[in-house]
Amino acid sequence: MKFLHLGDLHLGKRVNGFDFLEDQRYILAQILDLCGAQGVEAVVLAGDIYDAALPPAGAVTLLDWFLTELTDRNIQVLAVSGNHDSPDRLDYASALLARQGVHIAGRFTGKVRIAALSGDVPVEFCLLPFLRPATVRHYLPDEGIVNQDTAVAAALATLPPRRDGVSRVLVAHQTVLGWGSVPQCAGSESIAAEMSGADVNIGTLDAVSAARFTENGGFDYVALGHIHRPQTAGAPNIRYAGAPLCYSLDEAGAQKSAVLVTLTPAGAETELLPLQPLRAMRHLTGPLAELTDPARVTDPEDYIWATLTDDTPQPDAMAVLRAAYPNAMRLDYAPRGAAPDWQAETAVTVRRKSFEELFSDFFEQMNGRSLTEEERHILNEMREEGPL
Ligand SMILES: [Mn+2]
Repeated sequence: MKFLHLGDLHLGKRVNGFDFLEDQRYILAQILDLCGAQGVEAVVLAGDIYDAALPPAGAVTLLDWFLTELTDRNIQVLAVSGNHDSPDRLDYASALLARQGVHIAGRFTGKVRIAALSGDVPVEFCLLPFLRPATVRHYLPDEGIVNQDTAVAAALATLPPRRDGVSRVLVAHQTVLGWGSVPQCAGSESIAAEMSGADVNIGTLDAVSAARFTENGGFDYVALGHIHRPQTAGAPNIRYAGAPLCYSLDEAGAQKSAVLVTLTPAGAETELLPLQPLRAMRHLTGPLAELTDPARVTDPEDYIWATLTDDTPQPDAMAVLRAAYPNAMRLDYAPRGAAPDWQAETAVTVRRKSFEELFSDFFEQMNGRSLTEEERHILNEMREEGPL
């Protein structure tokens, strides 16, 4: 029995002001091709299906198309909500959709939903929506729930005992710490900032211990969402699929993938299937003239982060860059030969200068001449009139 594990589609997401719907449709079409080529029976969507609780219409239309294409191919869908999804809205028509083989768990309602698939290897998919302790405590008030770890443990304890000869897969969307391993964020997660601290463990972070997935008979495979970089969480069969696209410039150049899971009576085997985006996200470093030299520009539609090594700010640099790369997203400077703490030094210099000095420096850089006495006079007048 083969299925594809995906997470964090974030349909409707905008990245640095750019609408990603076309990129998302492209990658979903590629995933449909992979499903056909690999002969998968099911697709798992491990939460953050949408980027927002109220997704734009284009995102809803895109999911509608994807689910329809999957069911047309007789592929079952197993989906849970993530922290970005509205649990109630995701549950819309879920009972009707389940009859078509699209199993969605948006809300937690006191027990874990199970979707049983029969095939060469019978399997129970246990669908755990993104859990907050208060939600679980509402249904299971006597379980001593104080954090995400105890909330997930209490929810999983509602599962019936495992049946012989039936595989079990968990689909969940949580921060999971696996026996000393801490998830490596990609930068686009809502928890990326709190995960960057040095002291990350179950006590300081509201996370779930991977040991919870071994209790009560355990699972053959745990399909996780929430962290956008593909990785395991303490064991080879507990895995984050990662987002199918780079959603942050910090991920520039990262290889994205879908997880192909093969279930046998002996357990789960995984293989990462690489995904190729419509437009890659790339970080380029060099002088502006070199980066935008027509002879050197390749794949101009890519999303570009340019770090300019020019010694001085270049006039209209973003406009020049966008003439070569229309989807350039960010531009910053790192002059060649500058001290590593160039930016810190600049900050200190800037802080020491008066307003008039700063403005005349800027004026000179933009216009190639210094302020006249009259202009200086006007500047000071304007400054006295009110806050600039
Ligand atoms: Mn996410």
